[in-house]
Amino acid sequence: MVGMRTPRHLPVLTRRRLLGLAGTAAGALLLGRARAGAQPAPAAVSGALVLPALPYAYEALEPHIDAQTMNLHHTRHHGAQVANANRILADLPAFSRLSAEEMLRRLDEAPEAARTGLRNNVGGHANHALFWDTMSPSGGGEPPAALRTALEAAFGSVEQFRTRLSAAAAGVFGSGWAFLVRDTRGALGIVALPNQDSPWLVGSTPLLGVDVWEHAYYLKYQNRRADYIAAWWNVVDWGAVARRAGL
Ligand code: MN3
Repeated sequence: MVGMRTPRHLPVLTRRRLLGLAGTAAGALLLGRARAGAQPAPAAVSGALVLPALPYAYEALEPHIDAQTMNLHHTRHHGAQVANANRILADLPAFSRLSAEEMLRRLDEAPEAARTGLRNNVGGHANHALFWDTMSPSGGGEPPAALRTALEAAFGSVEQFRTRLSAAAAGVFGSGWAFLVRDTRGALGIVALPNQDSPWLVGSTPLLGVDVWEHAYYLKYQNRRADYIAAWWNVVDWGAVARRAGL
């Protein structure tokens, strides 16, 4: 399996897209058949959104993120968001045909009564899909040259970027995320968002995100969120971030 790469900048999965990919090599990877150690998609496809299989085993990010946390986080937390979103989307056939990103960007086109549920659950789906996709057992280290140059231009240095994203994540009050984004003007920036709010809600493209809900770290790190954030940098897949940034 050395040299095999999971496709990294595919849009967040919808059933329509997954079915479209099913006969392709990318589809085989997404369905978890072609990579040793990949976690199978836990549930049958039964709605507009699909819980993606992880491209690595639950224990693969040890010791930085423990296997039990990864398993519960993927199957229970992300899985519940996919199921909740699909229950809402079952009554919205036209909206269901959008990609998850488009659902978030065009949330004001959904019925008012559905928006909070979609914001939380489609947002959670998009955030977690990004999270899984930008971590790797072979992550950490330094970004590739083009991304390094872009981060230096935006933040002064890669180290300053790391410091600022870590501070944004540490400073989230309660549950939320900190993201590296490309904003609507094309500039790189850092945003901290509460709950499962997604940068897509305001048209920004998330490139990297760290989940600082307690479920992401409490089993291993208890209240030591800063230790979890420091450990998370060791599994950041810079190549995936660079591809999402188009660099
Ligand atoms: Mn989470």
